[in-house]
Amino acid sequence: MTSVRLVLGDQLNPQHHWYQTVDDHVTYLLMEVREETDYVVHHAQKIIAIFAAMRDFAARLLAAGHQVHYLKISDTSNQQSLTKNILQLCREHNATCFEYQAPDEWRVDRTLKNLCTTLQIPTHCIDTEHFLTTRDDASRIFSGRRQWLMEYFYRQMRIRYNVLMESNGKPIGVQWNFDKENRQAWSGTPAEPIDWRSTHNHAALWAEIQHAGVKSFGEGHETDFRWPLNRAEALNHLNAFIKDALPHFGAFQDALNTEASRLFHSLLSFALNTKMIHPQEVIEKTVHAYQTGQAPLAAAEGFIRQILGWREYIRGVYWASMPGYADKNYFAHERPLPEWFWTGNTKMRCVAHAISQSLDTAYAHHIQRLMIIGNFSLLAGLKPDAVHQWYLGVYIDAFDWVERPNTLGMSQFADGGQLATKPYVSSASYIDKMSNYCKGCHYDKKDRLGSRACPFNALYWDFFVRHQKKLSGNPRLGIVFQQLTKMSDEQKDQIRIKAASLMSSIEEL
Ligand code: FAD
Ligand code: DLZ
Ligand code: SF4
Repeated sequence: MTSVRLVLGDQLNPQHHWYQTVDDHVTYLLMEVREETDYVVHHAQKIIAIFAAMRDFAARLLAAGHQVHYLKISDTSNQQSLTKNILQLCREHNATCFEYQAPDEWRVDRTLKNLCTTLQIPTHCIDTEHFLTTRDDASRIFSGRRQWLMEYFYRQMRIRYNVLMESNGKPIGVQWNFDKENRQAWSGTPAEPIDWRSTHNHAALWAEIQHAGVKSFGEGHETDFRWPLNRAEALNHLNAFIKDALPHFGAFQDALNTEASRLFHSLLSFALNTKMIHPQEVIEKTVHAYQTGQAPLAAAEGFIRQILGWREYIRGVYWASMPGYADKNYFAHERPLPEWFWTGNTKMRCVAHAISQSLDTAYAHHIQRLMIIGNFSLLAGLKPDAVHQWYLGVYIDAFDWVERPNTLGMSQFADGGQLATKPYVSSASYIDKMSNYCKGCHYDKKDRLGSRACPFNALYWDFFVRHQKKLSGNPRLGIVFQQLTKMSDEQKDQIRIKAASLMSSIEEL
């Protein structure tokens, strides 16, 4: 009896029950393949991080006595395809059984299901033991509802997992949600914590990746590489976050500033999404920090909402919506991405900062993704699928199951409002309130029509004029449409003309 067990690059969970017993009849198979590096053009750091972490994981399995077959991107026997390699290695190892952990991505799930129908041996798909909900929990919770409110799901999860709950079934602190207290701008105090991540030199690995011809973009920073390689590093990272940043997480969650890239965000998404750490342990440590007075309730609750609420909810939306989600384009937006998405070279200071930082670090925090880059993309009518491909490539934590609903649903409203209650768009005034971007920008945040007028202003109103039919019935947009009704036809025409002129010179913005 020989079992071949596949481990994907985002399944690096050493605590999975598979690894608790050493068995000579089991061979673990990990592979670096062009099929996975090339489904979209990835940021250099993302490819390095996945391969380095996979290699570290395989080395630890070997050291623990497990049998491992590891295919490097440069191996001549590597057929660069999941299916072809699995078929070949099942033959080579005389496999009597093929097992895999359920992939998080619809595409890979389908590929492996198809493969199993052609293999002549028993096959088993088992749980990754990572998430707190099943693939179809959300669709059960929202059964029959058109709109899927995250808050409703989140409260169910708080109750189900007894997180920050009183014994009488009420939330600790009476409120479920401290969002209103969590909207402060940041002007330098408290100081942004130092980057607590350890560094590695991955120059040799990067040379190997380049030699194999894998296309990429963004800065590799391969000699001074900061993303965690394994569970031990991820746990150190989690502890440092709880100590140094969690206490301020809530208050400055939405803040933006040119002097900061992370502020008080955790940077834990790569470690979580590759399953190095479990959401339950992140939640437990956060609750403990609150209970021992290390973090205020608003910060602990705000952070837990991201993990127990948003992360699980987004996954539920994904599995309920795929494969149909792929083609969503509610507003029929078709404009291609301007070239400066790959350089950050735009005069809009907010966009330049968010894109340049993303290209440099493979990271941007939520509000940079949503209210700067995503906001511009939606106002400019960029094609949702092109926006999706950029986000999927650029961010270290981007995997289809979490990136796609966030980009298409939350950010681009491409699902027509299943996920977001209104489109997340703003003019310059919101960006100015939450950041220091507008000071020192080429454009004038207060102007709408002049040659130096902030592009967000005309584009914002033009967006609502263009999509009035689809949006005017939305109760959350009442004030916007009231303001629009007060505008004269001449004013609306001027906005339309200005927006058209901005879009005709989008490359020069
Ligand atoms: P923190 O702010 O410290 O939050 C803690 C954790 O909460 C994160 O690590 C993450 O696991 C979870 N979380 C928070 N918000 C979300 C959310 N909306 N959806 C799912 N999990 C969430 N997140 C990804 O993990 N991968 C993606 O590819 C991704 N793409 C995004 C695209 C767009 C357009 C937007 C608006 C958001 C996207 N997000 C994505 C969600 C969020 O921006 C990132 O999880 C977060 O910025 C990661 O940084 P952090 O670990 O410092 O997060
Ligand atoms: C992101 C990524 C990349 C760049 N390369 C690989 C790879 O070569 N081998 C692999 O197993 N996984 C890789 N990944 C992560 C996969 O995209 C991820 O495992 C799938 O999306 C499955 O959910
Ligand atoms: Fe961005 Fe406009 Fe402010 Fe410039 S003025 S930083 S373009 S919002």
